[in-house]
Amino acid sequence: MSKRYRTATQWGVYDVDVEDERIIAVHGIGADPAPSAVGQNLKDAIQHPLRIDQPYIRKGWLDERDRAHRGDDEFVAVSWEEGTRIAAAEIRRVIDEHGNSAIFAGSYGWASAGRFHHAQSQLHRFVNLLGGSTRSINTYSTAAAQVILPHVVAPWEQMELEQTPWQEIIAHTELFVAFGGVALRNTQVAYGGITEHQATPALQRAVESGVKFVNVSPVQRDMPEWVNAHWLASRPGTDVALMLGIAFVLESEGLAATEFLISHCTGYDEFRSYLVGERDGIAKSPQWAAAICSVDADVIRELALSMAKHRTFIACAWSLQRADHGEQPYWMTVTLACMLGNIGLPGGGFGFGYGAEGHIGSNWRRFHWATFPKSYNPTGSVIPVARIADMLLSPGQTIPYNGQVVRYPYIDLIYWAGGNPFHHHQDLNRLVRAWRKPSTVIVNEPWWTPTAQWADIVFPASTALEREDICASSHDPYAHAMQQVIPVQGDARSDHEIFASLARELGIGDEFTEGKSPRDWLVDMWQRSQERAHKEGFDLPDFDAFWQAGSVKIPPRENAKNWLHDFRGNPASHPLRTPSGKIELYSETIARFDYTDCIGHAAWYEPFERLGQDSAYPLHMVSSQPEHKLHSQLDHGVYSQSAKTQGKETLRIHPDAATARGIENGDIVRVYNARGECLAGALLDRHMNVDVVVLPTGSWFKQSSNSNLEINGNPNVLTKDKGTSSLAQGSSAHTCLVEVAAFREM
Ligand SMILES: Nc1nc2c(c(=O)[nH]1)N[C@H]1C(S)=C(S)[C@@H](COP(=O)(O)OP(=O)(O)OC[C@H]3O[C@@H](n4cnc5c(=O)[nH]c(N)nc54)[C@H](O)[C@@H]3O)O[C@H]1N2
Ligand SMILES: Nc1nc2c(c(=O)[nH]1)N[C@H]1C(S)=C(S)[C@@H](COP(=O)(O)OP(=O)(O)OC[C@H]3O[C@@H](n4cnc5c(=O)[nH]c(N)nc54)[C@H](O)[C@@H]3O)O[C@H]1N2
Ligand SMILES: [Mo]
Repeated sequence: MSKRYRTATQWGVYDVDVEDERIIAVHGIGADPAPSAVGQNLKDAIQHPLRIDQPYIRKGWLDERDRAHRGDDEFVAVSWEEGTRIAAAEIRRVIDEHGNSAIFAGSYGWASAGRFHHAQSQLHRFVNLLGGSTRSINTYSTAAAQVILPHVVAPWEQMELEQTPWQEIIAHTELFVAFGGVALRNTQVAYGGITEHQATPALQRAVESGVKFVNVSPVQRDMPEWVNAHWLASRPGTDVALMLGIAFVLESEGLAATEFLISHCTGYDEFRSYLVGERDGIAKSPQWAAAICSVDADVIRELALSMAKHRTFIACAWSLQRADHGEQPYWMTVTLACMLGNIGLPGGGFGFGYGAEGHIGSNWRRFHWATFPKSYNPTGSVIPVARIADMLLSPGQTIPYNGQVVRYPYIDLIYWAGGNPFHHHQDLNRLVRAWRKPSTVIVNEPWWTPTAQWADIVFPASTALEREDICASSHDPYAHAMQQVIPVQGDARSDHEIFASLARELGIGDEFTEGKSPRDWLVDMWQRSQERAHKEGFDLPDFDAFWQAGSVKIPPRENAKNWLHDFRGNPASHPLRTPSGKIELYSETIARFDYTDCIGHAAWYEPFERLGQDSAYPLHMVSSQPEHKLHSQLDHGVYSQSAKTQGKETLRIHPDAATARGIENGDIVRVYNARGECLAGALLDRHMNVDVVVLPTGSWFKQSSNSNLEINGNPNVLTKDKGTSSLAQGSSAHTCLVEVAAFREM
């Protein structure tokens, strides 16, 4: 007889059938109109031989504190008592010898859904109570956006949660111009969880109601076929040039919304003078743009005229800012929308990430559920998240960041819980060198991921299905009781228990737990959410009633309206949170930073590499998010593996590019550049640019035994580890040229 339990993940809520303590089936819940198939990975990947069964310590580290063989060594099984004692002593040693900032506990990553057992929160509370650590700011997802947008228009959180909902686009937009498309596969996911997957039906309704779509992307399938979008097969990394070409037409043909630019914006004149080439002698005309982005000048002009004529919404994917000078496509999107002048009108304006995460474009009520208290980090030591390898390699060095100077601290110990840097970071061969610098690396992980294999002390973490938690995030109108679905596997412990034991060993046990059990914490968090709800004018049931019911839904959003509607109506009485209160097409603040790679207005900068320039690597690699999983998570699951080619990540390549290289469908290929090389399995796909290949992220980094050749197909051995610019220092993962060859020997 099977029993059914409810769980929640970053890609949806599921009912899980269990028989004899094993997961046998996974079902989407009734409230979800389109449950994600990614959940099928839970069936076989949770209870799997790749689980870490007990604590381990790397042999070379244990014997002689070796660092050089980190990632390439044996592990010795130890008891929890011994592992905890050794780890605690090492943490104490580092703090005593080097101070708290020598611990890096940034620990970026998505981990699992659940408010209490959130791995980073648990780690951060633990180290904060010990005196703190070096941490990271911003995300790999949207670092450039998070830093540029507050200068220009609004804080990122506000953009993400309050921007124009699909309903309004469906009702009022005539033309939807999507840079980077609307990649529905990505909307399966939302950070912290998602209950109702509504992006696909919303896009369908928009098509039915007659909205016309333009897909500006190297990949035609970034917009589903049924949208019948007009596809502009632009070169990756050149969207700003294309947008400038459009802006030039608006300006030179008298179509720019002059009144709006004066009443609601600052600095159009500065931008305009750049646009028409008053200072550099280069008019950013459609002809100029065409030479860079490879979209015909006529097509650019027609698009500009059409955008001026129709109620147009400009959407930009997050991927565009995860690239060299990634701040610029976002500033330029806002600039272009201002020139069209329909910001704040129904269905007009701009937005970001409609194909990024499932909650974007929803008009659900935003409610800030109570979280696990993390205390604060007394060191104040922080780095931009994607600068980790720089920091490890160059302690003491300084870098510019958003008008400040960041000095890299010396790091002697890394503690990671809930992320996979050997998945997410760029130029992994460089990370390998950097990662071997500190004395010690401690990792909590459920599986033997690359990051676990690259640790010295490994603590086996339980998964979300092995503990109780609450799933509730600020973008979702539901809270779910996450039940314990299966017994804890092997000798694993929850991150909370791991840190509680370390805290006891280090003499801060009571501060860490406050004498509460995990269940007590859930009740405490729930009660704090109840208080917040009450203040907002609605009631949540008591904890017991909630737990009994399994899920609760909060009341809908009140008087939802276009998020810049009031600002449009009266900018003086509804100013933005920018220095001038207006949209800053020219930012005095940024101009004063005096950066050559991010001046005072949106501009085109040559990226460090791109198509159309002379290069030994004639193909651009798009490393998009994987359809069959979340990042590297559960990659060993049958559903994720079903998308592989001969067990390797599948590389999409245009048939003409394949033929020119003697590559056939299903072949193993070598993808390479000066930074690294990996294997992948070729899938011929006509619906993309001939000089672009797509290799999704998420394969587990694995070097062949005698060389740097990565054998599972991890694109991050090829990407460059460079900040977007002095402003945001975000990841430049999407700027990457490669060559592909048939691979015949093994
Ligand atoms: N080339 C390229 N690289 C990219 C990107 C790209 O577009 N191109 N995208 C970037 C982006 S946007 C992101 S967000 C990052 C994502 O990078 P990450 O967030 O680091 O990737 P995940 O695979 O989600 O890593 C989460 C880890 O947490 C572990 N885990 C799950 N549950 C628990 C738990 O309860 N406790 C503990 N201790 N661990 C747990 C999982 O097994 C997994 O190893 O990648 C970035 N990297
Ligand atoms: N299934 C699934 N969904 C996910 C995730 C996952 O791992 N799996 N990860 C989640 C996370 S953490 C994030 S941050 C979001 C990321 O959301 P995004 O950053 O939007 O996702 P990507 O897949 O990197 O890119 C979207 C599309 O942009 C196009 N593109 C790439 N470069 C360019 C360019 O220079 N110009 C133009 N015009 N187009 C370009 C690519 O063809 C790609 O398909 O996705 C989330 N959703
Ligand atoms: Mo992300």
